[in-house]
Amino acid sequence: IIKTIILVSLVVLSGCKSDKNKQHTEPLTTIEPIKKPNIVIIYLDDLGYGDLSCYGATELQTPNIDALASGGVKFTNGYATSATCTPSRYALLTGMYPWRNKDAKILPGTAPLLISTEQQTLPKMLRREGYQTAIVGKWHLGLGTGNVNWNDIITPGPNEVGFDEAYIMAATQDRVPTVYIENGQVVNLDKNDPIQVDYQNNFEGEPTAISNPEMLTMKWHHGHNNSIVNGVPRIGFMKGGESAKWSDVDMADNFLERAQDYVKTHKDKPFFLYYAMQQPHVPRTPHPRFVGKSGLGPRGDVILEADWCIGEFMKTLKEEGILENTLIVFSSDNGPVLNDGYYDDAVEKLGNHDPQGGLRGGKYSLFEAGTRVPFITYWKNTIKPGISDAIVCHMDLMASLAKLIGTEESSTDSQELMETFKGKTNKGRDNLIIEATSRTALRSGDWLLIPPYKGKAFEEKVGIQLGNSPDFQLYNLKSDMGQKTNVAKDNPEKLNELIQVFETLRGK
Ligand code: NG6
Ligand code: CA
Repeated sequence: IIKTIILVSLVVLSGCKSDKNKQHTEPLTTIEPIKKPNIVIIYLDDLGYGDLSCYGATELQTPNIDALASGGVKFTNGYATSATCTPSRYALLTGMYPWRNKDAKILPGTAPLLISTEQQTLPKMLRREGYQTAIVGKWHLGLGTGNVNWNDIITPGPNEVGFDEAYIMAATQDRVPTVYIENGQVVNLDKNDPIQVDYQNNFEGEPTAISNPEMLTMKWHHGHNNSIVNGVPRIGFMKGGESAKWSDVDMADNFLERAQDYVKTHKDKPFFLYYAMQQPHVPRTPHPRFVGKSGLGPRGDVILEADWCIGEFMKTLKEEGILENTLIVFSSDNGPVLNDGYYDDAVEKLGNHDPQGGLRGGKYSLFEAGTRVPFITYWKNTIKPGISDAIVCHMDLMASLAKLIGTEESSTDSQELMETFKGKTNKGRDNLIIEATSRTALRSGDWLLIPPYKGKAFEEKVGIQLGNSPDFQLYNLKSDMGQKTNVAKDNPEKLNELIQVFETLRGK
């Protein structure tokens, strides 16, 4: 009898186990939310609203990101706070509007840490709740206090604002120092070949793009004519650190491997991983496996490379048995740009590809393509797949994730929208201030208000309309997604109402 009881209970138990998967095909409302899922933010650099096949691209296919979109919530009104990197990342990690911090602008590689070590941050909040936290990839939020010795421990940095572990590039792929930094130390640095970095002056005798154009394998179009690393001219001057210099074509594989290793070694307790990929920011340096694969030149190739990396990363989550206990947020820090300072065929080979996905403007712009970006939340068997037109912003992740794991985070501009991120409601923000190179505008419902700004309307170098005009601009995004018609003059009441809202929020 005892034997039978044991057998029966074994059968019941194992039945329960395998039922777990089955359960999820039943109505989603019956599933108990898992308390503290792993959280992964996959954040691309300069990926446009129209750069993915799940957001309408027809000239390239991004099956792995598409799988996230079709299995999760695809937001059609998802925003970065800003049309450039540093301020967007600042907002993502602090839950604060970047224009509250006057230094939240595109930073040189030598800039001091932009986030105060006293400040509340997303990784700090998660750590407080028992999460292990890590960043792999692009930082671009400054390091140190103003005069970094790259040969010593570099601090404060990501480790001081909430990340237990940090494997980063300091700024951007086009800025020196072109080395990886792991928990404050330059990786593979030979102490006998110290690194020096300067953004004003070159080091005597060091080749630059101007003095030694014959050394270049990639040509610069504007900016990017200082030190040469791997044949690519960069922004800023660097000397030494030969053994520590990264290999551009291996960067994607390197970050991927780091991200996978982190998952494998931290899967037993909840973790937060900020996987900050470098694609498709310049210089676009696809691994040879991806060269020519898109037909759109290196910019398209690195988007395919990024998509592949994400597929591999997802495989790892699955293989490690944690996919269903991991919330993934996918997005981009700002909108697209084709020519961002190098001759790399992005313009020439564009063909019918529309990186803006029908929106106006691009990176650096107050028009929609500057800040409206692909934005996907995915959590297998918990998030109900769908498309949401709710207005959401990266900045809202802080309060929303706090809510998800049962804590509060109220001291910021972050809005709690967890039910929206789960696809359970379509209710998003009423208002959002967007920012582009220190100028701000208001998204409010279907409307977009841009106050008058001096400065050129069109930046020829990058080929982007910036959104500047001597007049107020008002667009109805519902009827005019491409912001073709300024309806400010026809809607004086709406205009005044939104000016009030804008001034109230901006002055807060
Ligand atoms: C600009 C660079 C651009 C890019 C950008 C930062 C020049 C002429 N242009 O200043 O190439 O690096 O900064 O991009 O130097 S971001 O996505 O990190 O904000
Ligand atoms: Ca960027």
